[in-house]
Amino acid sequence: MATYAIGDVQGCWRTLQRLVARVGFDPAQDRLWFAGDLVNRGPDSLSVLRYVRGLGDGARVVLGNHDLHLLAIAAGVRKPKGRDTVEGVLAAPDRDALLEWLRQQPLLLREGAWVMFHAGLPPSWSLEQAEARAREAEAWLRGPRLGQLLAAFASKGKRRPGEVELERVCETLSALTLLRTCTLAGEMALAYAGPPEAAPAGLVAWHAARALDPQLTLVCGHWAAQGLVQRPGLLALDSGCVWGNALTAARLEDGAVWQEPSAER
Ligand SMILES: [Mn+2]
Repeated sequence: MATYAIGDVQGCWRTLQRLVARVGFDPAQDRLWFAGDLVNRGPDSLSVLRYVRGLGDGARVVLGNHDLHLLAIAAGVRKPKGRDTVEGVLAAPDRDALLEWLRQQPLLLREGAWVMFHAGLPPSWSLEQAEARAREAEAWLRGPRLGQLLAAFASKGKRRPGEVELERVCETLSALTLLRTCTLAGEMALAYAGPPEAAPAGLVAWHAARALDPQLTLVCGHWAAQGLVQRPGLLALDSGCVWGNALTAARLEDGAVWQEPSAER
């Protein structure tokens, strides 16, 4: 049995099919882990969702910002933006089953020597705190206030203060689905998306500000401009497939890596 962790697919269905064939994925005994952002910007989010859901226990998924964006559009609290490509999912006959499955997925997954989330972990959060925050946020995503939460999350600084738990859950979503850089004091800085080596003075990658445990590998995606990073304690998998680069898979058991060039256009 092998576990293949795959970076941000974002609707790149043709490339995903090629990648799983190339690694020799056997659904009868292997598993796929997806680091979030299954959907959006790429051409066929619908086929990606149907495939991953169809794998059942053979796939583990964490939610990314684009997955939350799709749920927000479906909930009627956000409008599709210019480059969004989620209409195929929203018009599908099985949309309700797919969206219900998606909202049940975790934000953070810990198993054995691996912890997976989409974006980052603030340096001041212990792993136990991050897990507790993820469980709290997941309960909101699965509950009756999904729309209210995603509207508040989308409104960023324009939130009305006063609801302490809602504020905390929005902060959890920011960290786990959006974070790339922190200030030297460890505060989340969400605006910068370029390559880490070109970050403005005073900003560093979240994982550079955090003490990494080489016995526990943090598996993430979200930062295409950073690309593949594989070092003790960290496996960052977003290699920008949707931007025309490559989709990456890493076998967790031995660290073997495959990169499939984008086959989308
Ligand atoms: Mn992302």
